[in-house]
Amino acid sequence: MKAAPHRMGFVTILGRPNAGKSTLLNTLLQEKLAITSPRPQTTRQQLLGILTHDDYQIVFWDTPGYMRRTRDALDRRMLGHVQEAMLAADLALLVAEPRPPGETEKSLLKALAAEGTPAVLALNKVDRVSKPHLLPVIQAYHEIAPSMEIVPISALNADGTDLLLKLLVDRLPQRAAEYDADELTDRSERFLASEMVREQLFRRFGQEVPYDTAVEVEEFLEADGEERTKDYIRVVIYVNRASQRRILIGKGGAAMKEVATAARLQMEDLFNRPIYLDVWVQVWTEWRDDPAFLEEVGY
Ligand SMILES: Nc1nc2c(ncn2[C@@H]2O[C@H](COP(=O)(O)OP(=O)(O)OP(=O)(O)O)[C@@H](O)[C@H]2O)c(=O)[nH]1
Ligand SMILES: [Mg+2]
Repeated sequence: MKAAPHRMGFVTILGRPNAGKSTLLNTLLQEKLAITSPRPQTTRQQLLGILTHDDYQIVFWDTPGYMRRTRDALDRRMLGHVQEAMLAADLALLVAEPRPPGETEKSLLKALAAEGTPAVLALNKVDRVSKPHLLPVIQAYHEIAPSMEIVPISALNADGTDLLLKLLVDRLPQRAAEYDADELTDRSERFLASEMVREQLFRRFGQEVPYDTAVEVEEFLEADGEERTKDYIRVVIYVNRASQRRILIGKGGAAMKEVATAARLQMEDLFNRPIYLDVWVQVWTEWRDDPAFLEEVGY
């Protein structure tokens, strides 16, 4: 029997904020690579996640939630990341909540059609709705994009995701692998470390606090087997106001200690070695509007 041809391609994961794009990326990769949280606009940049199998290699781009309006330099850059990833893709994986298409989904589908980029729709979070509820949703999408494949999934429970993966592979071009089999992402450990701290901020703090924070790795020193028995990572969290700094640090530093411990455990898990994590909090009001800084932290 002749072996199936090797397929390889770039798949952009698109959708409104909070649809479950990053959760889906992690489920497809079977690796906790992207940060996720119950709050919208957790992801601020493109993140590449590479899935390699004997018969295929898929390079996924996780993207920030699609915004139709932007307020500041950070928003504009986030939207730019979505547009770039859209242009680079062989295929788009649109992730949506199990609701009829809204303006966001409609404008994404329109933009994809204009580019001639084929799309597959993952209707996510179906663990939250009953089957009869799904039918009119599928019907509504079918009306605006008749040839688009629609797969109900739960990214959280890895339900329907094998079928989704198969569908994606079938739609990729016949092409050789471009990345080594052991490559997981294009991002540095430095960047991933800063993201793990940011994830804790999004998960633990309310109101505008997570949105007003940026995280930068100031120093990343590898263990030297002598004095430094663990990697040393020093991280600075920037916040807009002094009151937010107090909230982040907490009584006697308790809140920050919890953030640092949780982030460190994630780093040790992904990097597979012990880490010493040192976290500082500084007030800087204008970081959201400083393009040079945004470039530096990778948003
Ligand atoms: N019930 C349920 N919740 C889900 C599912 N997938 C994701 N979520 C939750 O939805 C929330 C948002 O998930 P993310 O993966 O961060 O969403 P995102 O689309 O990457 O969000 P942004 O990066 O902000 O655009 C998190 O609380 C997830 O746990 C699912 O299949 N079922
Ligand atoms: Mg995300």
